[in-house]
Amino acid sequence: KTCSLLGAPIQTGASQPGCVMGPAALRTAGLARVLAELEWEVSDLGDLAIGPQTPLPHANPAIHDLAETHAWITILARAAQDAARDFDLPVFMGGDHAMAAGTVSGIAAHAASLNRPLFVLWLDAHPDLHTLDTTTSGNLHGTPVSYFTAQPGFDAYPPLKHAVDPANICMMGIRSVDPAERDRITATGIEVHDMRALDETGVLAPLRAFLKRVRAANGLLHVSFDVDFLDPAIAPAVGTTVPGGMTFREAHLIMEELCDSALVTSLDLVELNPFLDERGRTAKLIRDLTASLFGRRVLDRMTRSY
Ligand code: DIR
Ligand code: MN
Ligand code: MN
Ligand code: MN
Repeated sequence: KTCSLLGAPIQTGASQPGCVMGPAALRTAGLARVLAELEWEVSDLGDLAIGPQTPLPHANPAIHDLAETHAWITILARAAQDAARDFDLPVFMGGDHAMAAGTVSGIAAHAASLNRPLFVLWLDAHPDLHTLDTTTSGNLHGTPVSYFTAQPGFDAYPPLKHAVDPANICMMGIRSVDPAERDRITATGIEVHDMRALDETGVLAPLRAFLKRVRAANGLLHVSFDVDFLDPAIAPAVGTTVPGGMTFREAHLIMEELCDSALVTSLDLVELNPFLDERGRTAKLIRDLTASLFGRRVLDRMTRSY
């Protein structure tokens, strides 16, 4: 099986700098080596880059770095579509979550070319359901889900050719939602398993129900993993920590179950801010969670020291 690693050092969608170092930290943690040890054929495609941008103004004065986000979406959509065509499981290393506006729209184009529906598992403390008109922080990492589901209010982003059906999205770990985002969850009917719900059901039942739907539809499955999905106690290296997140075992269990399903066809690893890390512990945790998705078992983990 083949996988690719593609770095997207975008940080202009976040509130503070540091995500630019995310791809480098994941490489330093040995992500490629770990996946190769799991018998994947790994191709590191390097990092994408954008040139200097002319500022793009917007009616919403809170918005910053719109031109940079626009440029990243354009190159990421193309690169993600190509990677999805060329590899069994492309991995996109962020970079902040604005990246997903590009990766998911590119993967959606690939899915359309195969005539298969795209499903998205959104693992995040936040639903990232702002539009350019509703964001009050102006941090565009809060907008990708509204963009790739073709909500109105994105005239300033690249035109979206292939939208994701909100009915094909499942969110888990949600625990920080702005009022406009709450209204959009209601309007779109996106399946949201917030932390209260997961406290009651555990992670496995809703995940299995979603995977069953993906399988029945012969869908592609994109997983978008925001570091703040995890509890800050185990994953401090993210600019928007929210208490009450996923534990170490809950997160690994999700990745192990995704591996067993064999349904995952692309992955985002986003919002890692190595500037906020403690001796690389968050980067290493993201590496190990990715390893679980790629086939590492608990008993394998005990035999080696990583
Ligand atoms: C908040 C935070 N909803 C905003 N969003 C984050 O700025 O729009 N998403 N941190 O990951
Ligand atoms: Mn996010
Ligand atoms: Mn988040
Ligand atoms: Mn597109």
